[in-house]
Amino acid sequence: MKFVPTLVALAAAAASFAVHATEFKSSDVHNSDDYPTVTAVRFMSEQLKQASGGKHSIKVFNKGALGTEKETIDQVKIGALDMTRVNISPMNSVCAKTNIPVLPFLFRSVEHLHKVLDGPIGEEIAKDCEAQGFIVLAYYDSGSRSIYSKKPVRTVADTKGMKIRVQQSDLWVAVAGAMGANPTPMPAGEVLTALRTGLVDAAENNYPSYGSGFRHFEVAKFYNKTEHSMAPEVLLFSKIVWDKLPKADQDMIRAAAKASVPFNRQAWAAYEKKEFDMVKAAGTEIIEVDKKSFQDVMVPVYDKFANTPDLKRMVKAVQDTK
Ligand code: GTR
Repeated sequence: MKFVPTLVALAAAAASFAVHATEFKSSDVHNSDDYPTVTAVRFMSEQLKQASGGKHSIKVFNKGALGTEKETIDQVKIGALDMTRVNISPMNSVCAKTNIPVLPFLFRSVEHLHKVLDGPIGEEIAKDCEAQGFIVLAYYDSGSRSIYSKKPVRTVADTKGMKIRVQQSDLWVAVAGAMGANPTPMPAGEVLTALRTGLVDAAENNYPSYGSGFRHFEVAKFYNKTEHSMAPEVLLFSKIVWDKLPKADQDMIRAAAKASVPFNRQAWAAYEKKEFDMVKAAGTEIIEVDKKSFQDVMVPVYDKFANTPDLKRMVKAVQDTK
């Protein structure tokens, strides 16, 4: 019987380890294991594992295994899922300030986008999301989004009446509506079939999502360089789960997420180029577009979505960021 207390002690130690040692679950809709959002969160996991002496890590469930972006956002909100990496657009209905970086033709360059997200505006958006139950751990790159379709688009007149798939966000519905198109919001995983069956004639995304990500290039042969939005990706952590963690662990998670940002940016730049080459080699025709014709119709979108003094101030702050 002498070893009983030892066993009890062991069990107690194991129980406390079980409480504190965690493999956080994180979702991603991308099918490719080398997609830069997927690799960035895996990189973050390595960093976290090292910093915590093996106590914490992250398991990435990509390929939409845990649900659509909207579904995983809901799960994170109630603490049923620890983390999700989504585009910022499906957060638009959750925290109004996330509309800002989605606005059409707002950023002048990738550098401009980085400067804004790394600065006070990025902070302000994160605070807005935190109030709704989401810790913003990182913003990741997503390049610029353009329309791809089964027939070429050269000016805004060409999108009139076109059925364009958009992300599940009122702002996106308004953007496509302003182009004179028929916006059809749906989750990313349904778009290839929708293009195939003719439910939609077009969609819009960056090269990697159009390419290996969702393979839309197999159906929509024209990639029209509208470059109308640079809506970034965002990595979210459940506030319910977060609040149960010791401060030291929260700090470790934040540091690991921060380290994954330059990793992602570098991976993105290389991946975007590789995917551009891939879709071109596969027969995609890249169309130069009269961008101004698209820019000119976006005024009502700003009026509708940057519609409070606070949001107007933020738009101006972005525009003034040099
Ligand atoms: C991609 C993004 C995904 C998803 C997708 C979409 O660029 O990486 O998270 O939001 O766009 O259009 O649904």
